Amino acid sequence: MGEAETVYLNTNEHYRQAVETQTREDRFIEKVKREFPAHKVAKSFPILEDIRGVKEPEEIDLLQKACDITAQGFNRVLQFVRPGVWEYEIEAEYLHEFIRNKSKGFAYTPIIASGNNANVLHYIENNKECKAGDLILMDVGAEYANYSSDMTRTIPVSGRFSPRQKAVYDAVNRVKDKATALLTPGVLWKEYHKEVGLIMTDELIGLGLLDKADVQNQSPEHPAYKKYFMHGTSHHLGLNTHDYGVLKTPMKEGMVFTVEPGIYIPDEGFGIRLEDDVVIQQDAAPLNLMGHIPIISEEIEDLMNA
Ligand SMILES: [Mn+2]
Repeated sequence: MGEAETVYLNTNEHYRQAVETQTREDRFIEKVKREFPAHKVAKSFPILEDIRGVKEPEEIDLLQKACDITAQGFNRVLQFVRPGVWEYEIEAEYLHEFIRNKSKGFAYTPIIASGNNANVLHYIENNKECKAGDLILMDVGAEYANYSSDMTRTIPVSGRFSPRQKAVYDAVNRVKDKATALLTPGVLWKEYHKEVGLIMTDELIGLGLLDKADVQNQSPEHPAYKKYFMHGTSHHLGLNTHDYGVLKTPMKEGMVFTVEPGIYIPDEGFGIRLEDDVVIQQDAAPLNLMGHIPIISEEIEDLMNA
């Protein structure tokens, strides 16, 4: 300390942080300030956030492995689901497949939401029976080597989508593909979300959920599409499922984001979200770490009926 001018202190500035108690780190900060009152202090956070938001190739490999394990869980579940299974039984199938592939388990509390449960955004009870004709929204991801994967798939309990379910499903998938293509170096987070909002608005009009008047009368703060798609499209992914990473400066090569649009229709008894994890690349389309996980509606049906 005798040779140092400035002490960089770790403060928890994660945009989702919700720690209410004094942490060990907080006590350390107080101790440093008390014992070295003449030193300059600075925040380590902006430096760490910047470094952590951009993944090294070794980190991408570990994220890919986590996604591969999640894929294995999903393939298992496609064979398992049928009318009469319970949501927690599906959860158990994932966990079995994760652990036998050297994951420590779920990267975050899984959501297995059948029918209208999908319209409860953070439904984690996972305690209902899956009924014929319903959809099941599954937001699950395996951890691997402390890295998170974060996947959402929505599948029909009976193995076939109804025409209406399929129309909404395909619309969500198109929004996901178009949103993914926008993730390139130089893009601003806020502009990206605005653009995805426009894409979603078009799809909602196509589905008859919004009409032109809804869109003409919308306020910029509360666009009409938010009635059916009320959460963000993407977040950083890494050591945390909602990882640290800058959101206000242009996107950079090596950043890893989820892409997770959804359409939630309580009146029709279902909600659909689809989510993949992608890496921003220089001079190339984003790399989808979940590109090998089935997502096309017909493919899902074929696999469930194989
Ligand atoms: Mn996510």
